[in-house]
Amino acid sequence: MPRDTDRLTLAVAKGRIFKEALPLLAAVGIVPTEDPEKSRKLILPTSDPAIEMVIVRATDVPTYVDYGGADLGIVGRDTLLEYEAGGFYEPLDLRISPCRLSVAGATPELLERTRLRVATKYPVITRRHFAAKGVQTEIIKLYGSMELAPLVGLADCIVDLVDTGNTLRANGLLELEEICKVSSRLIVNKASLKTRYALATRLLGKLEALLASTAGRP
Ligand code: PRT
Ligand code: MG
Repeated sequence: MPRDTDRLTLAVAKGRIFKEALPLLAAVGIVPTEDPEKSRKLILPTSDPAIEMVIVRATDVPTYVDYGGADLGIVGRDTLLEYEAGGFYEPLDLRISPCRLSVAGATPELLERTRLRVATKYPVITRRHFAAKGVQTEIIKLYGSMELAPLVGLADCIVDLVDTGNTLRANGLLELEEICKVSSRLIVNKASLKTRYALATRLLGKLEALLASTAGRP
């Protein structure tokens, strides 16, 4: 069933990104009309009749927007870097859910090795990072609790998101190297920008103005 061109569908990563995106969206007049935590509806209408929201797993956001199942998306830069295809533009850094993607392990000497076994949820980013430094990697793909892997000898080190560093410290691991900074981005399907030009540029304009007015603030 093709979606109406007089409406925009916005896919938002569930969890912390959704929570941090809500105030931003509210400031540009987009408030879900039902409580997303309670509603069983997968498509949520909003206070703006031209905009509906879908709340999906972070890793599914680029897929929805790439294939046009959603016109726009809000997702972390980590997820975007890991997703290789991209039928979308990335016009705005929303500056929410900030953190960094880093290599972590028990000792700094690990970085002197030429071969490493690395546990991560980010195999694409990890392979690219170590290949650029000439380090051979065996990558162990995990879906959560990366910090456990070096503790039980499953891997030499991990590549994971770090914010306060508390999780690493609690598990006796050191942040050894920062790969990149991460924050959540707005992405827009390339075709939607043409077929829904007025709606999409209006929303982009509002978000851009809001971000400019809060520039420099945390
Ligand atoms: O989906 P999953 O359950 O695997 O992840 P999650 O529940 O940890 O986070 P989720 O799904 O709510 O949101 C994930 C997205 O939020 C990521 O794609 C990032 O873009 C963004 N984000 C920002 C973070 C963090 N900060 C973060 N600190 N996602 C995860 N973390 C985790 C990290 O993986 C580690 O386990 O928090 C821990 C580290 O935090 P500190 O403060 O102890 O350093
Ligand atoms: Mg989660």
